[in-house]
Amino acid sequence: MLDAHTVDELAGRLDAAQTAVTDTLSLADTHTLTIDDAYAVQAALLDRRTARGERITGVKLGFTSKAKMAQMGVSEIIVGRLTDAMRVADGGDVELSRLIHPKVEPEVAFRLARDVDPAAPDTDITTCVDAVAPALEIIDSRYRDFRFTYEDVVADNTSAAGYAIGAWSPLRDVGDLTVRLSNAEQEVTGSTVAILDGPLNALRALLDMARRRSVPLRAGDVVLAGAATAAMPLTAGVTTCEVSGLGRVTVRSV
Ligand code: 0L1
Ligand code: MG
Repeated sequence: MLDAHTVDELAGRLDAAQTAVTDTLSLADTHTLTIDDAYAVQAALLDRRTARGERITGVKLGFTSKAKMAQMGVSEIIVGRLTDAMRVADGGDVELSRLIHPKVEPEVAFRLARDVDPAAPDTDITTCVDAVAPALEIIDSRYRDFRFTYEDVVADNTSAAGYAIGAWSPLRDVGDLTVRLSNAEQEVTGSTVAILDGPLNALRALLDMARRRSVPLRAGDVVLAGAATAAMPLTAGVTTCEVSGLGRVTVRSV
């Protein structure tokens, strides 16, 4: 287990990488981190951001597709935190100069209508959700050449860098909807079923993570359920995520 000083030092390294837009080496090159250490570094990183005035706006799940789990050699999802500084309006601009090597993922977002009590044994998290929307997540690993371990990516707040949410609709089954992620040069398609066999399962998995990792889930929080396709590089111009029957959301990278 890392001591508190080392946890803070590693959080400072990741924070500096993000704010200076400069990559950093894998923490595993110099330190042996357990998964508990990694979440402690993530918490210290978020403490730095909130101390600067950022507000937590929700949570994001990562590694929710079997393909990505297999790629990373893991069987557990990861959870990171979203802040208001990461939010991009639908159709809004993203400044590429503020990011290291960004990628974008097509996702589904949920909105919590009330606080969730993860400790209550009979909590049904789906009853705490009032709305669903198409979403784009911008990920920007702070690690050089994307060389990171599972613990590294958790410490790095799961590569979270930005998100945009389309129009909210009342919650409904979004278990197998076609998803299209496109920009001027390329297009990838997938299905929401890739998100843990349906994004509602991602919510249930989040509840379990919230129990084990003491993640608060509050009314108004956004939950990004995970990617429906592989990530695409975020390049200049318009990027769109369209989820059939749910709508679309765009960002413009400048
Ligand atoms: O959102 C996610 O699925 C987490 C991505 C973390 C790994 C990466 O940066 O590719
Ligand atoms: Mg994601």
